[in-house]
Amino acid sequence: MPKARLIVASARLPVTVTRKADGWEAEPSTGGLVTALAAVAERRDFTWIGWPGTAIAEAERDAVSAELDKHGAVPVFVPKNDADGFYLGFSNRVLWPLFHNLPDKVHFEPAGYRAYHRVNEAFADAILEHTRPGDVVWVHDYQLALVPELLRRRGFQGLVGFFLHIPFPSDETYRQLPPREEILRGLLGSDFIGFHSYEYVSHFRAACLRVLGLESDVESIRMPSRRVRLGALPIGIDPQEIRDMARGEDAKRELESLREAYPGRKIVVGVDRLDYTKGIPKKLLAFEEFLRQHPKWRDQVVFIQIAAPSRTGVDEYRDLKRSVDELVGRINGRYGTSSSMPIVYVNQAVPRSRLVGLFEAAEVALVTPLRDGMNLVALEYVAARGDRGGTLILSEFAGAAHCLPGARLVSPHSVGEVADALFDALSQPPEPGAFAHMQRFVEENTSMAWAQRFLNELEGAASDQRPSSELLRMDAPDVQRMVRAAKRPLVLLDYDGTLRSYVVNPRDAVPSPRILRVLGRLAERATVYVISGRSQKVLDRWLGHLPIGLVAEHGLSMRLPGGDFENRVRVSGKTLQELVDPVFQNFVRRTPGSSVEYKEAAIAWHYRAADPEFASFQVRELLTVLEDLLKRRPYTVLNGNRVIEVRHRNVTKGQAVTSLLEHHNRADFVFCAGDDRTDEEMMEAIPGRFKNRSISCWVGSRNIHARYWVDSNLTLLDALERMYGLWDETKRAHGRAE
Ligand code: ADQ
Repeated sequence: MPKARLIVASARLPVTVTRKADGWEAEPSTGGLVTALAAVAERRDFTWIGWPGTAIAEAERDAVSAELDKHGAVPVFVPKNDADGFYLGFSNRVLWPLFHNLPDKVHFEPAGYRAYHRVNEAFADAILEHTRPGDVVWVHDYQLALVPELLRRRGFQGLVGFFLHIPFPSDETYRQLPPREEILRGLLGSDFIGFHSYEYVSHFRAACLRVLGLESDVESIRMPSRRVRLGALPIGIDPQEIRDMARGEDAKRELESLREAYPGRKIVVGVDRLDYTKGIPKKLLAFEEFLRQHPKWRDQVVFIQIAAPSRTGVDEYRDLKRSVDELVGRINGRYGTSSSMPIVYVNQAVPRSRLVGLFEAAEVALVTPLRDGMNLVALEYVAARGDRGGTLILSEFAGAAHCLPGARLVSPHSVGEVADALFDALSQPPEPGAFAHMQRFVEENTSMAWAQRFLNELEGAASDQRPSSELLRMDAPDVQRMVRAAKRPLVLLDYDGTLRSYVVNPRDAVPSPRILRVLGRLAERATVYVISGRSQKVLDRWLGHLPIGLVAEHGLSMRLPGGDFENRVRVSGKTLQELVDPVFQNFVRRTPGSSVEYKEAAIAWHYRAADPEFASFQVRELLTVLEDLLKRRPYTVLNGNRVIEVRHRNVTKGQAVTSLLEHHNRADFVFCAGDDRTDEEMMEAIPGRFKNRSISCWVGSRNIHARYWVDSNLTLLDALERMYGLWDETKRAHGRAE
């Protein structure tokens, strides 16, 4: 079987286009990701989708697309107005600083986020246009965080992977993001999400728990109906490419000229993009401190800092450039002499081949970002030094610190600590074992191996886990056909989380006027039931005045439309409560914010208002206690949406639906919507004869038991309104025909 095609999406295409006198010319650029994927592209059909980086006029787009097509690249054209908001705005002035734990540098503007949303939508459209069934999509980085979910909403069924190249911040920082829910939901459209380190994986899990209430395991997030796999996959480089460059003319010339320029002096190197996350000012201060403390080194060492200009259109970057210029001037002014300066500062992008020569010349590399997803310079230094060895002084806040145990780890915030590390590195011979350790990592964890590992993880994310339900569209022909054909429809609806969104205190979930209106209007054309875990009393108070049927406590009692409540099953809640209440009370005392609800034949422990992390520990313990306590007794434990409920095992929504269908045996169409584990039982109970005459709809995501899904209770209400609209139309048409 041929391998599935791979569609890669990244904000920028690895090809630059320039306007020439006789048309457009595309020039492929190099970079870590290009190298990593080149090896994959040799083995499978491969398309790269991205923004060409500049605004292209409408009339030129066909020519640009044709030129890019020669390089296997597909452009997403971003209008000038959106480009600023998307790229310089929300991506680089909100997500970039916040994810690097620098909230003071965040400038959020709603218009920028709207542009980001539109551009992510344009990416999802372009991806969809170029995929065939079975293709695998790999989305890269924070600029495209909404794309996975947007693909799902457009009905994409294939595998979607996402790799985050920057850190994922702690949940305390993450929660400061205004669209925090949307960004998480966007990412969770993926089957597999890769990060550089386990630290970021655990931050992501904490954010999912605290922002969305989603529980997780070490390597997956539990969604209501599926799992999203997570993994720590630190990116690598291509060490062979570095070795080849070292043998080339450029590197040799660079090495020679450095030896000539600084005879007898030790070289310390720093290579970064000029970005405030890279900690360049602090690094310069540390070097100054080192010179202050150790006068004898002042004419025996030179620090060469290369800083490639970056994002020059953003204010913070212009300010950074100014402060680095000033610092270099001040330190050189203080410690330089007429014949030599301690700092050589190059504010340019230097060709990589020359950087290799520079790394070869440097006994010490100073890589001290304040925060960095991984940091490839650290790996490049190790590869370039090869068997010469050397000392890598590395920030503990770089992802690379998790993989390079042979580095001298420092806090970039502590000028004294970095100065001390520098002194040790220059005055003591490097420890050969430590360097060899790092070499092994760089040699084994190549960028090609990384890409392959990512794809293995993604393709191993069992696709059968992913339910094939489709987004419910009331205008889809088969949906319209089923709805219009229904003469005696039966509508079965769960309440909490389905008709009404969840609230912290269950008592506050009173129905909105819209819910009441929708139920009332539906009841004019269909037999409607609300089937809930709520008590008879609550349902009666909230919905009792409507001409609909009610099922309370998962089927314990039931009211036909226009009738009175009757108990379906004879069970005593008293015995159950006597047994379980002491345990629940104990957990209420131990878990602030949790509470117990007593129902006629069930007892429930609610923990929606409790600290989610603490509560999830408590849940695990409570489940073990209950398992022991309820052994060989006729009760079941339901682990619901932030509630643990114990009830009699003969009382289920599934059994309630079965008896409703027996009662309404002339029903010719069933619409059933839910969002919780108990609702799966309800959907499973719909018999096969309704296969082409029923709509089961999950609220919030896909579910294996439902044929359709909608994203929220509001969208469900829209669909229900449309449904009675269709019945009204059909009725009017019949009226006319008669
Ligand atoms: P970057 O922030 O760009 O990448 P980094 O990982 O250091 O950071 O990669 C920079 C690349 O640019 C390296 O290959 C380096 O050699 C090159 N470079 C840096 N300065 C240069 C200069 N002055 N001249 C020429 N080349 C220069 C993001 C994340 C990182 C993550 C990578 C890959 O921020 O944390 O490691 O993606 O996932």
